[in-house]
Amino acid sequence: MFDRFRFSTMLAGPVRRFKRLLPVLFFFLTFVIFFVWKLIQFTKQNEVHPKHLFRKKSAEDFNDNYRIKVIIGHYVGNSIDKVPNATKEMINQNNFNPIPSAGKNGRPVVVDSKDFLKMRQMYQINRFNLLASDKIPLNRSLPDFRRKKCSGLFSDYRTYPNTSIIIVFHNEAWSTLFRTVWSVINRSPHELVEEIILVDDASERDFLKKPLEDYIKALPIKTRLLRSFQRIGLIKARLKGALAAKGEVLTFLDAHCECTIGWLESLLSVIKEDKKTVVCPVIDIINDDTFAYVKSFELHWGAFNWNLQFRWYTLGGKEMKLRKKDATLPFNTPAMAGGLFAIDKQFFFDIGAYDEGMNIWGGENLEMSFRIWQCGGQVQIAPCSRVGHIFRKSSPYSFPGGIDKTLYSNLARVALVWMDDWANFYFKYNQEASRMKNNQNVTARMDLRKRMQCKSFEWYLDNIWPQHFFPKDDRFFGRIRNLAEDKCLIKPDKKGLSNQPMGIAKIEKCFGDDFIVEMFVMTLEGFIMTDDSVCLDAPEKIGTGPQKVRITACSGFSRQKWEYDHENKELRHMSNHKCLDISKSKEFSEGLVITDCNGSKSQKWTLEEVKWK
Ligand SMILES: *[C@@H]1O[C@H](CO)[C@@H](O)[C@H](O)[C@H]1NC(C)=O
Ligand SMILES: *[C@@H]1O[C@H](CO)[C@@H](O)[C@H](O)[C@H]1NC(C)=O
Ligand SMILES: *[C@@H]1O[C@H](CO)[C@@H](O)[C@H](O)[C@H]1NC(C)=O
Ligand SMILES: *[C@@H]1O[C@H](CO)[C@@H](O)[C@H](O)[C@H]1NC(C)=O
Ligand SMILES: *[C@@H]1O[C@H](CO)[C@@H](O)[C@H](O)[C@H]1NC(C)=O
Ligand SMILES: [Mn+2]
Repeated sequence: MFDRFRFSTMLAGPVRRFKRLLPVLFFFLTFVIFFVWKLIQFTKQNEVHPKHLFRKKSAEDFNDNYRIKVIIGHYVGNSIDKVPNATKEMINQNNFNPIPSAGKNGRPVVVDSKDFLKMRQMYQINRFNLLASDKIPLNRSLPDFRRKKCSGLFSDYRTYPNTSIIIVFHNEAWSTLFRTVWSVINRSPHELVEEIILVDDASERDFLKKPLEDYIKALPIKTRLLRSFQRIGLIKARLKGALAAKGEVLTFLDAHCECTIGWLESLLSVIKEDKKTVVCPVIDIINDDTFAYVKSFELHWGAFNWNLQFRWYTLGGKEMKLRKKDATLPFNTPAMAGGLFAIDKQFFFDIGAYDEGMNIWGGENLEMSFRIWQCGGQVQIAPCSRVGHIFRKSSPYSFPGGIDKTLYSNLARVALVWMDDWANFYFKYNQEASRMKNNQNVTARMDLRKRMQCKSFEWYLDNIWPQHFFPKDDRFFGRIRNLAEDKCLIKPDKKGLSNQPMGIAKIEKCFGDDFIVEMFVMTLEGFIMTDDSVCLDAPEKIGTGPQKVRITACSGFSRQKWEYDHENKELRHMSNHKCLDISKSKEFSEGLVITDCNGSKSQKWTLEEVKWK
């Protein structure tokens, strides 16, 4: 009451009212000024190059040599062919020329418009914005993206095993290579680092010769250089590093990474607990155009699709539950990305190091993942360890022997040695790998598998990756045919944000058995899934009229569960008992729907088994 009275007297005289409003106005203005100032700061931080020079930013997905899928707009790499080639001088000279504040705290770097031509020329050398990288100091600061709890967890780090950090490089830029090294020096407890080992895989740049040898002598952590004068590839170069290492643990890093605070303690604590665990950091993204440090997804684990391409998928049920309890706990992953991980040195050699029949790069991460899991170890991701990595749209490396031949030979070896019946499945749908399989001598690796009494691939699928979408004897695999139209369910060719195919579910003319787009798996739980972890999905809320059916990322939720009625040949959505049907309405003319079951022929489907072994 009293307040209301005051309010009315205040309204009585305009002067008094103004006086009373003054503090409010003052606060309001201060707030506006502060806000505008913050806004200016924010836009400055996020400044990008003038739009007109580049392709419009779009959600473009691309595949790096990590086989991780990242979504970032990009604007430099696209029109490379219109730019003069980088000169010999540009390639051979170390143009590192840091500006103290550039890229501070992981912020993006802005390149002056007068340097754009040079920037695009230099981009070709390493397939990232070298000009921007060369402006950033080697010891730039980075944000701490860890959960708060992480920073208190590893105070007993002095009791952890120590490590050799192995970095393989081939024609790496000075600035990225030594930002990797300095990020290790600045953000690792020195007690835990026995040494840094740089393995040069036949680099040709002048600045990676004598100048590099001189430079590493003065580093605060003992740094050794091993050189291969012939191109041996990542796999053999890592082995070379591992054989020379003196630390108790081997920690492998790519040559264009930046480690953040706490990254190493978190990895080594896992190995202290269990020497048979191989542990990876969460891999954040260093933007290849701006060198901004960008936080990446945490609720993902590594696995692979029917083509044995490494992929990040949403974390599986049990691991997800564990994370809800404590998000700082390391979690199991079916596979590792391969570039960044730590492993006990003795265990590394005991369990078969690397397959020396593999060349250069590719598939070695799956080989190692299968081997570790099947032969009694574990592969985990430690969420308190975060390391940034530059993901590129294309590889700057030459592949002696050809990229396809190398990659598919390696993958053929993975399948032959570790995948049992699923090797046949892989070869059936992958002609390139199939052509390579007869030239492989895998005797030594098969002997290793026998000697170690490693478990089967079926065990791996059942226990380590129960959410997998591969065929198995306990589930249907084959074609799903609509009887009214005599057409088959197909996988959409459109890709979603995480590069998984997605879109409305459709039927098309049926092909032969070797057409993978019309192959589906139906599990006992009722998931109708296909390659790249995508599932037939319909809304659970029961509306009137037909509801659209989509093919989208598998979620494990009941909206993706179906049951097949063999008698009536109906595919029913489990939670609302509606039938999969083809739509006749205009609105849904393209796709499938669920609607009330009424026995019409358009609701009749056959599940036609296809042999996959
Ligand atoms: C640039 O390099 C490519 C391959 O390295 C070569 O094919 C092309 O002719 C070069 N272009 C110019 C203008 O030198
Ligand atoms: C970073 O390195 C530069 C020279 O390389 C040095 O002057 C500077 O003090 C360093 N800054 C920090 C925070 O270590
Ligand atoms: C690392 O551990 C090894 C073996 O325990 C030991 O010989 C070496 O001195 C340790 N290195 C450091 C830097 O503590
Ligand atoms: C395959 O490799 C094993 C051992 O690595 C060797 O003993 C054997 O002779 C090789 N077989 C062929 C056909 O080259
Ligand atoms: C089943 O319902 C659909 C529409 O929901 C209708 O077009 C069709 O004629 C009905 N079929 C039968 C056999 O009643
Ligand atoms: Mn890399």
